[in-house]
Amino acid sequence: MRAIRNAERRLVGHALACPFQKESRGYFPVAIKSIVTAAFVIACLHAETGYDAWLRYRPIEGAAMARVRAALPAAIVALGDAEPEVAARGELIQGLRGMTGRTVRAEARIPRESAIVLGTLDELSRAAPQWNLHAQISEDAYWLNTVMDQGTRYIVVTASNPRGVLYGAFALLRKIATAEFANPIDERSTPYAPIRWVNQWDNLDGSIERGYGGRSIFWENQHARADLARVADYGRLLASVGINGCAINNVNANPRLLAPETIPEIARIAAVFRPWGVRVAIAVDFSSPKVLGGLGTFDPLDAGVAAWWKRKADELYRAIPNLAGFVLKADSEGRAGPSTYGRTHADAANVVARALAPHGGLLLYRGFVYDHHMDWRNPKNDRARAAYDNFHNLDGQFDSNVVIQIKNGPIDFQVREPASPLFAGLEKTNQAVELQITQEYVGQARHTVFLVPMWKETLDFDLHAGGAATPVKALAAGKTFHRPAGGFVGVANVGLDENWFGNHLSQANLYGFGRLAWNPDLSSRRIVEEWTRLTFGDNPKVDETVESIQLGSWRTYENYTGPLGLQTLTDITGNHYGVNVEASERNGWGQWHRADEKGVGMDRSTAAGTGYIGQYPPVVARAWESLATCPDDLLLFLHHVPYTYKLHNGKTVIQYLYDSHYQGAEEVAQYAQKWKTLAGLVDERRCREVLAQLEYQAGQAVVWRDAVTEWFHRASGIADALGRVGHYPGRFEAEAMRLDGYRVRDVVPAEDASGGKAVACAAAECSASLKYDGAAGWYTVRVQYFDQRDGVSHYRLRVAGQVIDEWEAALSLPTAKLDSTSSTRRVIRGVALRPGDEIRIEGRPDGGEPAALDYIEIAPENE
Ligand code: GCV
Repeated sequence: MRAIRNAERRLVGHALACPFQKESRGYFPVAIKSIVTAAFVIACLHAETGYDAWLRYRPIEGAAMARVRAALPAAIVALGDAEPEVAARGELIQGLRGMTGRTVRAEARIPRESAIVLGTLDELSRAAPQWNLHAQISEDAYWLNTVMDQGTRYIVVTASNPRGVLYGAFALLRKIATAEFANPIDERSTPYAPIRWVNQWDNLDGSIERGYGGRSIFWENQHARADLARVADYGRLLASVGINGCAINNVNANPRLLAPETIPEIARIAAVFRPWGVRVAIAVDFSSPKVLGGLGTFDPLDAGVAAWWKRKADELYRAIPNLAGFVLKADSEGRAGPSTYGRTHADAANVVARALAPHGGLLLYRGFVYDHHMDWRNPKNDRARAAYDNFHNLDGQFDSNVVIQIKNGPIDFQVREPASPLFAGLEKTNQAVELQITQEYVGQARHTVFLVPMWKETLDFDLHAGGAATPVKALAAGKTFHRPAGGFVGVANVGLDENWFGNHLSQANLYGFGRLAWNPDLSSRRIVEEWTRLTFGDNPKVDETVESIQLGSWRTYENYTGPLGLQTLTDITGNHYGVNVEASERNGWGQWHRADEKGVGMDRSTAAGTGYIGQYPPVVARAWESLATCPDDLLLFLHHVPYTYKLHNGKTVIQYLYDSHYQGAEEVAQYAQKWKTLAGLVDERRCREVLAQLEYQAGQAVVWRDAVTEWFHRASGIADALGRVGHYPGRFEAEAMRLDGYRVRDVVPAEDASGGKAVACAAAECSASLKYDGAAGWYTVRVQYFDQRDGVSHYRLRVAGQVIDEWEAALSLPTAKLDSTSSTRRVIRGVALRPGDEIRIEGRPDGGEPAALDYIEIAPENE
């Protein structure tokens, strides 16, 4: 009920907000215009925080408006009173009002005038048997249909269940918003798979593991939030793209989640999601019978343990009858699991699944199981083998309500990985593919990386399981081996930030995940076109610019962070954000790339390597085993080669590494330039925020470029054929400047700072200065400084004594160190310089942050 009240509240807000643009055309009587105008202004500005994401329902333009208004009935009726149908009616009223400026009238039964009619097929056959609407429609599918009855036209949104009706309503609204609405209409759409879930890695204290969009919308101080309005709005976003389940807590689960006092709180969240057809799931801790239940054991084969899980499931289902099920991470990264008792994953999964089965619940058991204490000295050790080695031999031993949730690649959401071989390794077991929407290894919320093209490469990849054409999507959805369950899980991790992710453009990944889970045959272009129109409107220039940035952004990110299958060369034992080429080596985590002075890459061949390639069906294994047929994009994931090895495109590996990093950094610089041309075409706040994000990303791409290329240059001893690496025209190292109060510090790893050094202020205020001795003219000055999370330092740039710019280091980046994560760029354009001018940076430290500097760069104005 709360969710519905919330929707109503939004409806009222929207009624005020959006017709504002039309106000001068006379939607409101003159007398009330002035009263409402002030409220409108506030509402309209507020509406463009990004909170509405792709459900903005702004007025449609021109001919499309005329067409939709002509086709739009004045009435709407929801035949059933199931919550999703009521929500569907509210959404249509709200959406149509926003887009057309007209409020359709809600009727209690089918009127004798043209109307939008919402209802399940059963409800329709009772209310309007004369329409003869019969069809085989599977669960959650919808049918949009125009029916003529004695000259009266009805737009019917129907399905086999109320959730399908809701999905149909959203589809109708999407069609109207993207100018694809046709009248009459006859369209059916069936989801590709039954499981279309998101997982949230939210902790009960309100933090989110790998969340970059603020704190939890569900939890705070060990309890469900008192105000769950955000949960309702999240449910609405999820429903709009067909997502039907959400696990509301971290897979690194707190046993307290199953405590009797937490269960009513889960029930409260479930009730808020219910109108949106989103069923709650919870992540559970495998040791719960012992840790929470007080038993002496959590051995899955112990009868007392089985009884405990059963009692707990019964208790949960009494409070939450539509609970979707559990997610379980066991024997992974320190989590308790069946290995404690020498039992198998099948033993562990089945004991829990049997407790859920009588209630129709599913157990999503994670395939992300590996040893993070592996001996890196042993060349045969390989983390990539782990999922297949752990689960393949158990195929057929899992109960029918167990689903193995398999990450898209064998390691961990790297910028590029091959499809996990486990998808082809389970024929008698349900599976689901796990994709990561939150951008843990792909720039977090600070880099724009549209992941749909990456996901599609995996989903469309043909594993040739059983010798036939078997794309991952078909295996995961259970189509290939006719499994009863299967599908798609996305780790979303939205938070309390106004725009949910901390980056407006990252919203496209949640949208894209939902659309792919519904229909993985949609193209990346199609998805981004829809999203862009819904999110930014239908200005062709805006659409073209946003789409081109989004579509290229994954390859671009890969170019500057880890091409050729190197994986993201980030700080893998730390924040997974900044660059640290060696962080993956010489530790037990197994994300090794084995780069040394002679060559680079993991030898995963069957002939001489770890044998990982042999986990794939023969057609794939043959292609990847041979260097001649191994794709360049995966080369270093699968093979160890010398730096001078020639790729299929004729470049050496080392030159490709140099070139791709320079190319990637240049591409991001172009994104920022392109975005600038949208000023005035995108609402002011989002325009400004996206530009700031892209400009920051452009600076970070240079940090990555320099660190990676310098590292490989040092390791290989091979020069860049184009002479760029290690040569930076116009760059002046801070450590070589005249320093007052600043002290030189070594940066570790050395490649994280230009020249391996930075200067940190050891006084209340410090300065670094140099005499400019170049030609007179207009220049761009770039200041590379360090923005750590433990303070807000202040910087000032003076030229010949005049203050040209001042700023604060206030980004809260995830590090307290001087490193590539804190390394940040300030670009000051239009600076007049003459020979002899003093260029001086003044820094004032704050907290633990020493106003540190790396270098300045002086570039001709148009570079
Ligand atoms: C929730 C990676 C992440 C962890 C995450 C884990 C998982 O290792 O860094 O934060 O834990 O994957 O998927 O379980």
